[in-house]
Amino acid sequence: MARRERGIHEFFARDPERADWETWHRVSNHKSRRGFLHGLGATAAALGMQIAFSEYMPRGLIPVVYANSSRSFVIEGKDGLVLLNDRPLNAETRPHLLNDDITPTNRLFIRNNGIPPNAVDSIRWTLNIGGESVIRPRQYTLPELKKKFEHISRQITLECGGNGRAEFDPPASGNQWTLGAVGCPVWNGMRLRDLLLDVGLKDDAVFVAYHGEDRHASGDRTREAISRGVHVSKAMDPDSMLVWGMNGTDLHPMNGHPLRLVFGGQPGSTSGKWLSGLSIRDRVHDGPKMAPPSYHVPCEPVVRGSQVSNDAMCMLDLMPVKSLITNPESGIEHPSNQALPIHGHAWTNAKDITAVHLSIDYGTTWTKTELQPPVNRFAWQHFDHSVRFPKRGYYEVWARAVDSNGESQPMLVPGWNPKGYGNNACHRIAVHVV
Ligand SMILES: Nc1nc2c(c(=O)[nH]1)N[C@H]1C(S)=C(S)[C@@H](COP(=O)(O)O)O[C@H]1N2
Ligand SMILES: [Mo]
Repeated sequence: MARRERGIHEFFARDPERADWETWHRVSNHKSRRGFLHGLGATAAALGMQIAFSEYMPRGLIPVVYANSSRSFVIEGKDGLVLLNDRPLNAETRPHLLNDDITPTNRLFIRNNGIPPNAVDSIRWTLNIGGESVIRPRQYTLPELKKKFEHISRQITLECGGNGRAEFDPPASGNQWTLGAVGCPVWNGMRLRDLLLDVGLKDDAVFVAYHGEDRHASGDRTREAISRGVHVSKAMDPDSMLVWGMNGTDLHPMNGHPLRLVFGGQPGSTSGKWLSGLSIRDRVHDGPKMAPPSYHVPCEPVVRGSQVSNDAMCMLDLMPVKSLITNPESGIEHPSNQALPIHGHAWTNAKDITAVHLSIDYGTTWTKTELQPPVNRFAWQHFDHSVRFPKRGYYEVWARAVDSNGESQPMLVPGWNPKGYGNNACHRIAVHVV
C-alpha cells in the first residue's frame, strides 16, 4: 500500500521547474512521434491497472513505478531491458537475455550521459573533421562516407566501464550496473583508419576525440554531454570502426543512430554515439568526462573506501578479461537426474580467450569448457559445458576465463576504486537441484 501511494504521488509530481519530463517528451517524440511506450493502453496493461488522469500523462513518460526496480520497461525496439535511470536513460540486459551469440539490437544495453538528439536525418547527417593535428579539415555527409569508403562488418564486444559497479563495497556512485552493460552485435560500417588517412594526420597527432549530437542533461543546448575518444594508435587500428548499422539494419536511436564509433577492448565511453565531429588533437583530449575522476582509476591500489586525489588517478584504458553465463538463468530449479547445459560468452582486450573453466564447488575444482574461437578480433567467444550435479541442493556455478595474456578473473570483486570501474569478478549463477 505504501509503495502504491508513493508511486502514484511521484507519478504526477511534474515540477515545471525541472526540464526533465519535457526532455522525456522530446526524446520520446524522436522521429516518428510514436513514442517509446506503445500507447497508453499498453502502459496500463503493463501496470496492471487503469491510469488515472491519463490525459495529463506526457507522451513517452516511463512510469516511475518502473524506475530502479528490476521490472522490465517498454521502449520501442528494445525488449526485456532493466531500467536503471530514466534521466538520462540507462538500461541493462539481464544475463539470460544475452544468450544469443550475436546480440540482437533489441537486447543491447543503453548508456546515455545526456539528452539524445531528436529528428535525426541520416541523409543530411554530417561529420566534421577538425582539430590541431588534421592536415585537410573537411566535412563528409553520411551518404558520402558510405559511397567513398570500403564497408566492413565486425562483431565487437561493447562494455561500459562501469559494468559490475553494483558489487563494489562501499558503493561507488553512478548507475548501479550489475552484469548487463555489455553486448556483442555485428557492427556495419567502415574503418576509422580509412577516413583518417583521407584527411591526413600531422606528425604531432596524439588523440582522436569525438563530438556527438546529444546535449548535456541540464538541458543547456550549448554543452556537450560527453566528448572522449582514443589515442591515435587505437584510432588507426584496422579493427576500429565508424559504424552506421548493427546486425544489418540501422542503429537503434538510443545506440547512436545514424553514426557512431566502436572500439574493441576499450571502455564503452570511448565509442561515441550520434557522431557529428572528430577532433584530431595534438594532446590528450580535454572534453567533458575526460578529466578524473570520470573513467579514471587509482594509479596504485587503494584501501577500500579511501579518498583518492585526482592526481593519483590514471585513465581507464583497457577493459579486463571477463565471462558471463547466459544459460540457464540464475535461480532455476533443475532435476537431479539430468545434466544441465551451460552456455555463455567470454571476452578480452587481448588477442583471444584461451580457456573458460566452471566450478560447482565454490572454486575447489574447475572443469574446462568447450570454447569456440572468436569470429574476428574483439568478438566475444562462446563456451559450453554440460554439468552434472552429484546430489540435490543449492549450487552455484562459477565461470572464469583466461586470456592470451595469461590474465584471468578474480573470484572476489577486484580492486576497489571510487567510481566503480572494471569489475570482472567471476560470474556466479544459482541452481537449485531438486
Ligand atoms: N555521444 C555519446 N556517446 C556515448 C555516450 C553518450 O552518452 N553520448 N555514452 C558512452 C558510454 S559511457 C557507453 S558505455 C557507450 C554505450 O553505448 P550504447 O548505449 O550503444 O550501449 O556509449 C558511449 N558513447
Ligand atoms: Mo559507459
